[in-house]
Amino acid sequence: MSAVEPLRMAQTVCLKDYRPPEFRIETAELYFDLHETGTTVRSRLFIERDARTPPSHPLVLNGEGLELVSVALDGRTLTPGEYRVDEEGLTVPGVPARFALEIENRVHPADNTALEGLYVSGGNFCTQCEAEGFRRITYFLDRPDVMARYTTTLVADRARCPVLLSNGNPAAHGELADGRHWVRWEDPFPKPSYLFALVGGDLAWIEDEFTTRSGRKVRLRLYVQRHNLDKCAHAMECLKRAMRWDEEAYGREYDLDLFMIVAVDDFNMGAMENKGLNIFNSACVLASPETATDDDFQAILGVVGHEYFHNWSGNRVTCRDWFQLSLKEGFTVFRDQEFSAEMASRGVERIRDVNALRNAQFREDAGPMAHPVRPESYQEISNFYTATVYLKGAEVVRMLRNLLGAEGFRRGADLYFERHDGRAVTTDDFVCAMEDAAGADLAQFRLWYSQAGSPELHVERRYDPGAGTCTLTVRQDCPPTPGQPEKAPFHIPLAVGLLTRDGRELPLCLAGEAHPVAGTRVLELRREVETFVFTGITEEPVVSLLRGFSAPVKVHMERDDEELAFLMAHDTDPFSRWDAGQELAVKVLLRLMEAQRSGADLVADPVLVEAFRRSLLDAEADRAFLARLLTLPSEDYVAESLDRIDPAAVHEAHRFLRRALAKALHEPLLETYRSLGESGPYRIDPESVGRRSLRNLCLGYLMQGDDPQAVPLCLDQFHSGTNMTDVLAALSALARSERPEREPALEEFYERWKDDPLVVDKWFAIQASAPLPDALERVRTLTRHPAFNPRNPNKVRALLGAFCQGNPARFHARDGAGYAFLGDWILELDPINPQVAARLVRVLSRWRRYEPRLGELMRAQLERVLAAPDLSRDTYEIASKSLV
Ligand code: 7ML
Ligand code: ZN
Repeated sequence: MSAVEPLRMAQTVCLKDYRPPEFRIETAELYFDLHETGTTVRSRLFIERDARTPPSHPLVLNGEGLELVSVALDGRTLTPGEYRVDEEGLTVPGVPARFALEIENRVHPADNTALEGLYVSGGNFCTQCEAEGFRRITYFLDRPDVMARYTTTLVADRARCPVLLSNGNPAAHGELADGRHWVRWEDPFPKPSYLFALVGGDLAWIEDEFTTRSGRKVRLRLYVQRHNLDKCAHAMECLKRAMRWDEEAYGREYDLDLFMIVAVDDFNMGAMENKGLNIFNSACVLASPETATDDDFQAILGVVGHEYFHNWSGNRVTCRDWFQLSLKEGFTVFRDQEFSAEMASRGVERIRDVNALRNAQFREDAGPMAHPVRPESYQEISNFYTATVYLKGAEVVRMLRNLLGAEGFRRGADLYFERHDGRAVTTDDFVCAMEDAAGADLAQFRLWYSQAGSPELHVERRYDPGAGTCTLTVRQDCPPTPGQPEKAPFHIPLAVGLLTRDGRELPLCLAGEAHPVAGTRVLELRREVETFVFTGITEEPVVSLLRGFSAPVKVHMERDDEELAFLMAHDTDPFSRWDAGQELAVKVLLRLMEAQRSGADLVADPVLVEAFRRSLLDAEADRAFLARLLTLPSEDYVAESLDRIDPAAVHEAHRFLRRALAKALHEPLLETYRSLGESGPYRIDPESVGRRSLRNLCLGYLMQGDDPQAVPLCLDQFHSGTNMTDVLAALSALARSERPEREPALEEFYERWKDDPLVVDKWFAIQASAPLPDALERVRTLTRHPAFNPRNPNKVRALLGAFCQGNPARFHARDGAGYAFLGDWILELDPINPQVAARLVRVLSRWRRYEPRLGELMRAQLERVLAAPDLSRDTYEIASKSLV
């Protein structure tokens, strides 16, 4: 046995082993007597054996960490010899074809720090069941293809838990002796156990109403801790917009009389779509102008939309098994992205989404955790709530729309919902519905679900003035990923346009076609090499590629700085315009790194500086877009184009270029900053958000140059700002500077906001991500701050996540101190909350991408983590796969 081999063999679950359930649960009557230390759960299940299951087969229910009290079959209590209990569940042999099973068990919500199953957060009871949390509440067939109708009765102390919520509609309630009371809920829609939820506590709420397109009235409630009531209005507004949008864009109406959202402070993820009772991380609901940034407001819109849209894409039509996770998640992310795009600026939203995909998913695809959108196997399903399943999954759905057109896609979605309503299905069923409705052949397209890796397109163009043609030759290849050394070519929609030298869009006519089409065209790639000949081209065009990011691929084409600067100024597609600027900046940064290495003088390329100047002075452009255009690619993104990453070198080049831009563009930056000052009351419409983002971008640059004027501006904005967006932008700029004003500002901010945990999270994150030399020491000190709490995932993300993922220069310190610090914390967090620990391990998983010296130090921490006894399955899976 080598040092890295596990003591126990982890079980692997494989897609190819899927079998339909041997038993079904038709109804589940649940009863909870809620106490923090010992909650009693009684469940009466009506179970039927599947016709294909031999009568000799025992019933096997999942259950983890439960205290079993009793089991009764058709009213007769079983003796311990008539069933078996182990760490994985409860086995009852000799059951009839149809029967009622009654189970009583106990759980301990106050001790549940993993935040899966039933737990206590901020003094309130709540649940998280996806993916396999229900088995920590009671024994059940805890798999998504077992769909039951639930009736839930909650009993609790009336003073402690005046509010008792579960899925569906309230059916009855009453009083009991000793100050206890009860409430019964009935959910008429059959659902998998992962959508079960309950909430109990002393919560306050705001209420509203929504009338569906067909005229049904739905009551909307948003439950929070009383002191947060003033931060609910935005989320409620987002909910109503989402409900209207799903009716208009997909013809989907809400289906219960009541829709509830509950905000809790301790939550592993962003939110959860439990039927009729969405539970949210409070960071994804609560917002007021004083405490939340424009980005927070925007994120809340997306998350509220996302969870609401799951009511159809996930709940009414659900997943057959967890390999199909992207069926609901990819589709729902696509839906929430389109919703957000319609509520704000489409181009800017697209840039935001592509940035997220490139930074998270492309990196995942380039490492040891790369997996297809529909994975083939897993050890711990919680580890597969990934950028690939979510973000690449959304791009796969978007490609279907790009290939089938908006109408064909809508017909496909209609057919999908109609055909599979009330069922648990597969990604293949989704593609079949698209195929059937649009009359398309998507056989090759299906490879997007089964092959991992980010395809790369190598494009060559040739202009023939004599023939008046422009020829594009596109070769695709996809790098190997774990278990997939060779890939077949993908079916790829490639949106292109041709521009004249004065920025006009050329009509496009492929050889053999009768009529040109104005503007963007979607070319379909199927073979490894494809050639497209555009005719009637009378001057050498500039090629605009992958417009709107029409497919999740990387594009390579020889282009000089001038051509990229031209596209950055003139492309009519906002994504391609932005992308040209990013490509130009990456080229310049790589050249700076080369100059650093060879000891040459560092100079900021005039082409880039002038392109930035021109954009900054573009009075017509959308300001939110300009802010994106003038933001340099992240250090991590730049690092991706290196064979072996040296984060310090990337950081130095980045810093040099930011400072050079700040100095060269000092005048227009200052002028723009001044001209965009707040006028009138704070508003969060797209226009105002854009203005703030461009103004704060200017402030950020100004603070990087050595201009003494910048500091007073920044301090003034910090002190007089009336909204968190402006205050935080100023604080962040100060925190990244080495000015004496830094410490007092941080202290003042903490004193002002120490009672608001979500704002304190921002305070942690700003300090952890500031790339100052003493960052690690500061973070270490902050882990001992009274406001830090390792049991709260938001706090861990704000401090440890921001340092390890948002501060590459300091986390990757040459002596490995950042890695050792992370190793300590992974080991500390794993017994508390495996999901949180496993997320942090991912940072180390990419060790092979770094300079050998750094990579070895990262690997050493992985080995140290793996050597720990009793490691969770979550952390074990990521750490061990990282070393293969
Ligand atoms: C995605 C979620 C989870 C995990 C939420 C948990 C969810 C599973 C849940 C987009 C927007 C907001 C949250 C999430 C997200 C990782 C990400 N079903 O609804 O997908
Ligand atoms: Zn989701």
